Amino acid sequence: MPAMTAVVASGFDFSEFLEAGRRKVEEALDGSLGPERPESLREAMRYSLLAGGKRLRPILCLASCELAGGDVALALPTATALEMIHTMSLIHDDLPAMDDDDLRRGRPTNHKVFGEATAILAGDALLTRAFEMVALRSPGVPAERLLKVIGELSLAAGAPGLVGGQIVDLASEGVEVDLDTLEYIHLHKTGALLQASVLTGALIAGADEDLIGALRTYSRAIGLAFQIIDDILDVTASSEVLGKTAGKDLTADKTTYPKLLGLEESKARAEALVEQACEVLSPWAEKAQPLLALASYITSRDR
Ligand code: GRG
Repeated sequence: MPAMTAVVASGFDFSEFLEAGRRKVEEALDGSLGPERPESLREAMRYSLLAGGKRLRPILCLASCELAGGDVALALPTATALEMIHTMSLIHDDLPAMDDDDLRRGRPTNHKVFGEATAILAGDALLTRAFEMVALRSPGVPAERLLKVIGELSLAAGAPGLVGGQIVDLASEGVEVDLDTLEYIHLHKTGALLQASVLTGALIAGADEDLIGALRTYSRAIGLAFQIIDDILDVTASSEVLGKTAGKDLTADKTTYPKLLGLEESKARAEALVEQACEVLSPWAEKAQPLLALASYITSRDR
């Protein structure tokens, strides 16, 4: 478990909220796999999906559903789908053709254990299972809401999101990158799925346009802040704490926020983004406590 600061505001206990969310998500993830054949594929999928991780994306989805007045239980299949897409992206990102890493979530990367072919296919199976979770395993959610969720997930995972960000990121290794390009990479590679996490929870609850608009702004800001902090942690934290190889951006000669702006200015930017995210949710005051605390957690996290 990461070190975390208990944020207690108006009787809201953030540590307890986070722990309860993680328990719920872990249980749902555990029950979401099976019956994959052959056994090696199932093992590879379970290995990465159940390897821990902060579970931030599913927790954001559940919190957003609750803020919009929805039944959190109905959002659980989508929450697991988000973690599946995220895990797939980590497996593929670690492959030799991409970031070529051998440590993830504190253990050897998927391809180191199961081989490249199985790792690629385990990622593919998780990505497609994610859509199955929403389309076929979300009882009780009206079909038109599920269709919107599927739309958001497609945009986030594909060329307009993760894939687009990743390809620009790879092309930027070893070359000078300006702040606009760096922001493009961060918003797509990392921000798109965080944004989808927040929006899908609200869509399942049937949120109105005002709230969806506010959540769009909130999630764009926290998505960018999240990756800025990721860049900072890459240079300030150890591999042991991060559970992945620290200092990777330097080795791969990547442009990062600390490289362009320095550590202090990068931190200040992330904090300003979190402030902006919280500001936009102020009309929802008390009900938004979990999302406000999650925004602050993004800049205070140590891994
Ligand atoms: C094949 C459709 C398809 C997409 C894959 C490989 C790829 C395209 C994109 C890479 C996206 C990527 C790995 C972005 C980094 C995002 C990031 C900051 C990950 C770390 O997230 P945390 O800190 O990790 O939430 P945990 O382990 O806590 O879940």
